[in-house]
Amino acid sequence: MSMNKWPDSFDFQGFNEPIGEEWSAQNLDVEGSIPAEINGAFFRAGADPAFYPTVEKDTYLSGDGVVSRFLIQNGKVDFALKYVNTARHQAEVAAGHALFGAYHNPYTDDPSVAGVDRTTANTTPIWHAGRLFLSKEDGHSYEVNPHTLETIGSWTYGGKLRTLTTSAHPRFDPETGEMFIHGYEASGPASKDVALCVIDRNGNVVSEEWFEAPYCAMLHDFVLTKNWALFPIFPTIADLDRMKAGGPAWVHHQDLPSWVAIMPRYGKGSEVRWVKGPNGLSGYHMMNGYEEEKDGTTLLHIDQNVMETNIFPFVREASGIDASPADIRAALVRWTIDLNNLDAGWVETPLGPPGDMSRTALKDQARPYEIGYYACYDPEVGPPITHSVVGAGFNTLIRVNVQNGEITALPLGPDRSINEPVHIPSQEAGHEGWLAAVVDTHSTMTSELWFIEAGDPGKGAIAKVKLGRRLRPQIHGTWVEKDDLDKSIHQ
Ligand code: V55
Ligand code: FE
Repeated sequence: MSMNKWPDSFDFQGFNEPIGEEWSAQNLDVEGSIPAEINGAFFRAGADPAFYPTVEKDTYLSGDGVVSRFLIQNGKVDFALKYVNTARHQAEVAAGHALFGAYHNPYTDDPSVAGVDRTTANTTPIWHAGRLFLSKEDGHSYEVNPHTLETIGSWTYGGKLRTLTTSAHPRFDPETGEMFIHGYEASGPASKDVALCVIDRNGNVVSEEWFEAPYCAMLHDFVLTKNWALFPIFPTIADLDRMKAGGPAWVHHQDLPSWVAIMPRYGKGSEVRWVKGPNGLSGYHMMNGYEEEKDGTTLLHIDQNVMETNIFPFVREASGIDASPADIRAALVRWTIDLNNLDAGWVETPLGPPGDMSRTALKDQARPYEIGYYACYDPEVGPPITHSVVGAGFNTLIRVNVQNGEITALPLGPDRSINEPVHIPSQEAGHEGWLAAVVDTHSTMTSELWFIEAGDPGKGAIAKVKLGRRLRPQIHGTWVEKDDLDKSIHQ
């Protein structure tokens, strides 16, 4: 049975209130001017439930996938937003109400949809080999036409993948054009199997290798280096019996260790080696990874946001963990692993204040780099305001130089929250490019798209695109240059 209203939690309030409308607008108002070099599409993934949920404790993460696009051409901006027309969305539209149950738990679904693909494809727009995909870690991605935003269908590489899932966080090698994408629960709910798939620059599956994790972790992201794929594994764990009993899929275990799985990026699952770390940690998003030859050994660096417990209130509640977001210690850190001394664990070095949604320029991925960008909540900028998946909005944009520790901040004031930025490269030598991010103003309940100099975010927006209405907060986004859009498979 569906509820007759939205659940009484932050997931459905304020900026997070569901919108449920497909819409578009042409030639939006622009304050300031968008640099002539910026031509392309900013694709965004979001969650927006079309129907009241069937469970009281529904979360933001369960919302139907929506794909949106800011199309930027010669200083002019168009916007469009559509549902990802997943099998799940189609089934619920046909029924006129929700049929799928609790987050990540198929055993709570209406029997009429047993076996129906339950992914909402709400997490990341992925651009690779001329195609656009909307992804979520609990299934396969959906292909979407980048020009019309019409959903084409579930994408399984022509049935060539064994894994039942591919994540929302692929990593790209900017030199080879390859995409590395992992899948956890590769053989079904709560399974410990993890797959790493290598997709060549033309979109063909080159390999798929499996390994077994110590437990079924919510393995959201990983990093790539020149030779390695590194998977930080945190003890937020699914349990099949608990799921079958209708309980929460995910429980965070403060008393279990974290791990890093180290796999040669073109190697076999059987070659995975393990490094063990402290108990109870949590992390979702990695900024970047790279390797360094030093003093006759190889160092592996993983730069990421790490927290002392799970960041999602619904996970902490299911785990009996009592902590308010403001008290949870977290930071942007570097984990360094000595490849010739894995027993020593890793060394943690702080890089910046706590935050999330970290990005780099694509050209810097999987190699030594200097600059990263991310969103942060700074209590000095303002009290927490209801926004996005963890409940409290980010009020500051950060640029960090991970080599010299320099940090530049763009504080947005107490009335604004920022969504994940994308990096837009410049062709001009020595120019760091731009960041684009949707910035939400709470007093007016309106969203704007801001363009910011990547090299100097403290200067503020150089252009603001006015939507005149609210967007539900984004999950992840991706930038696609006009040249690449023009070469897309679908026109
Ligand atoms: C995340 C987001 C998800 C999800 C699992 O940011 C983890 C973390 C939007 O969906 O299903
Ligand atoms: Fe994510």
